[in-house]
Amino acid sequence: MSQTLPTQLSPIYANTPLDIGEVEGRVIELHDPDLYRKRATIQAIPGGLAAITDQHIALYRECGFLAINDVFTPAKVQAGIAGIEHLVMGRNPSFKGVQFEALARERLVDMALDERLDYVRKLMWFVDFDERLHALAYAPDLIGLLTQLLSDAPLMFQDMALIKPPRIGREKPWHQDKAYFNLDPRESVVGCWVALDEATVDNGCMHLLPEMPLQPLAHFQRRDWQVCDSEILGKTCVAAPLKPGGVLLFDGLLVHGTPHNTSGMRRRAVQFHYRSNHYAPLAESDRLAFFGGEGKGAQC
Ligand SMILES: O=C(O)CCC(=O)C(=O)O
Ligand SMILES: [Fe+2]
Repeated sequence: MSQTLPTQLSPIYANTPLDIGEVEGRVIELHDPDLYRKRATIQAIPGGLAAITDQHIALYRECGFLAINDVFTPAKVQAGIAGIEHLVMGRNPSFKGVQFEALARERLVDMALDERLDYVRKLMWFVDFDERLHALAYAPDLIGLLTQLLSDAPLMFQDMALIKPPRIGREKPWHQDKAYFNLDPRESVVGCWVALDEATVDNGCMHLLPEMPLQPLAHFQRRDWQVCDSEILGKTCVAAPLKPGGVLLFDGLLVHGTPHNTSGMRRRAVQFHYRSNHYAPLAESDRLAFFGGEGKGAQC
C-alpha cells in the first residue's frame, strides 16, 4: 500500500485553511499551517533528570513547561515501543484500548497485524496491561521531579500512547488538558509526554503557547475540543522537538497542540497525567462552566 501523499494534497495543504483533503483516497481534515508556523524551536535540556536544578524548576513555574532529553535510556524506549506493539497487535486479548485513525477503520479487517501499526491513533489505559509501559510512568526519578513540581505526591490519573502514523497522523488542535478533565482547576496537574520516536516539527512534535495565560480558557467543539483558531493565529509558539527518551513536562493549563504529521516518519509518544489530591472531582457541568466557550457566549 502506498504511503505517499497524493500530489493533489500538497496544494490544498499549503494554501487552504481548514480544508478537507484526501490521503490514499480517504477524506481527511486538514488544518491551517499558519496555526503552527510562527514558532521558536527550542533545544531540550540535555542530561536527563539529573541535570534539573532549582533554576529549571523556577522556569517551569514561570513558563509552564520543561523539555528534557535523555530521561529514558534507549533500552527503556525500545521496551516501551515493544509494549505498545504487543498491545496493538492484540497479543493481550483482555486489552481493548486501541483507537485507529478514522480513515483506516473500515479496512482493518483486511490488514495484517503489523500493517495496523501504521494506522493507530492512540492507546489508553494500558499501564496495568504492560509492565514495560508501567515502568515509564512510575520511574522513581520522574516521580521525584513530579513531586517537586506538584508540591505533593503525584497521583497518575490518565495514561495514553499517542501515535501519528507517517503522512496520515492528524493534528491535535490547540487546547488545555484541564479542559478535558473533570477536576477542580485549582488542582495542580502536570502532563508528562515521553517521545519514543524522535519528535520533530515535521512529524508533529509538541508546540506550546507560553504567552497564553495559565488560566481556564474557552474551548469549542471544532476539529476537536479546542481553543478557537483565531486566538492562536498571529501568536508565536514554541516547538519542542525531542530525542527518543526525551520528556516534556507541562502544566495542565498550558495551551499546546501538535500539527499534522507531514513526514514519512512515525511519531510515537506516551503521555501520563499526574495530579495533586487536594480537591473533590468536578461535575461535567462545572467543567463546562470553566472551559465551555459556547456556554459563556464566547464567539469562535
Ligand atoms: O501527542 C499529541 O499529538 C498531543 C496530545 C495531546 O496534547 C493530548 O492528548 O492532550
Ligand atoms: Fe494535550
